Amino acid sequence: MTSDTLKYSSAFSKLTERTWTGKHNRTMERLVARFHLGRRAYSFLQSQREILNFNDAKQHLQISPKSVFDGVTANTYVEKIRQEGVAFGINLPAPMIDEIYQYACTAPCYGTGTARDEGDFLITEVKNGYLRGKHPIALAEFSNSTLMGCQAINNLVQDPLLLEVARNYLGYWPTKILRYMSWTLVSSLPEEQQKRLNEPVIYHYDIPSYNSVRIYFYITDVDASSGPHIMMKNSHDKKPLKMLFAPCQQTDDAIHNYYGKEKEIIIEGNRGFGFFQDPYCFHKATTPVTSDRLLLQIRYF
Ligand SMILES: O=C(O)CCC(=O)C(=O)O
Ligand SMILES: [Fe+2]
Repeated sequence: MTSDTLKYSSAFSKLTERTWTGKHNRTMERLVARFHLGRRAYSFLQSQREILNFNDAKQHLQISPKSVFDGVTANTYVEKIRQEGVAFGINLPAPMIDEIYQYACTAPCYGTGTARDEGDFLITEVKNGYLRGKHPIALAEFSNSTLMGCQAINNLVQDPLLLEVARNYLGYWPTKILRYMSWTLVSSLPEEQQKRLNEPVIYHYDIPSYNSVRIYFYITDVDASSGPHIMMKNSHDKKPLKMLFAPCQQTDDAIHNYYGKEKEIIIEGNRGFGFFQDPYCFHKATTPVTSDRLLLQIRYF
C-alpha cells in the first residue's frame, strides 16, 4: 500500500467507525451531509445498525399507542417529501393549538442581537418590535428544554404517525428528536438589520446532522403578510456544485436564477396547518408585516 492509500483507508475507517459508534465530528458531518448521496449512505449505515440491533432501535422513543392525526397514512407524506422536499396535508387538533399558543405566551424565550443580553423574557414584554422598550427584536426562540414543559408538544413528539413518517423517510428510527419554537415578530427595522436579528430570512439550507427531517406547525394564522415560510421545491436533492461548496446561505437572486421563481412555494395556512420538510432544501423565513407568527418545529435526526 502506498502512504496515500494508507491515509485514505484510515480516514475512511475513522468515518465509518464514527458513524457506527455515534461519536460526533461536526466537520465530517457538515461535509458528508451536504451531499444527497452522503445522507443516503448514512441512512443505509444506520438501517444496517438497526437490523443488527433490532430491539434497541426504538427503545429510547416513547411511542403513544394512538396518533392524534386521524385518517392519514405515513407513506403518502414520505413519498412527497422524497419527490419535492415537502409534504402538506396534516393539521393539529384545535385543543392542541390552544395549549401550545398559551404555553408560548407564558414560557420564557430568548432573543438575538442586544436582546440576547437580557436573558429570558416573556413575549408579552415585546411591544412594537422592541423588548422592554430598548432592544430591537425580530426573532424570539424557545429552547428544547423549555418546550419539554408543554404536554401538547410532548404528545406530538411521541405521536406514532409523525414518528413513522420520520422513520420511513430517514430509513431508521430517529436517534434524536428536538423541539423548537419561534416567534417571528412584526418589525419596521431596515432590511439589513432584520437579517442580522433573524438570519433565517436569508435563503439557506440547514445541515443539522448526517440526515434529518422536520415537521412544522403554524400556531398562528399565516398569510402572505404574516411571515410565511418560503422554500424552493426539489432543492433538497438538486443543488449545483457551486452552491454545494459555498456557504449554506444564498441570495434570493441566486436561488431564483437557478431553480426558477415558479418553483418557489410561499406556505400560507391557518393556525394548526402543518407540513413536513427536508431541511436540506433551500428555505427561508419572512418578516411579518401585519401580525406576529408563531411556528413550532419537531426536528428528527
Ligand atoms: O421560521 C421559518 O420560517 C424558517 C426557520 C428556519 O429556517 C429553520 O428553523 O431552520
Ligand atoms: Fe432553516
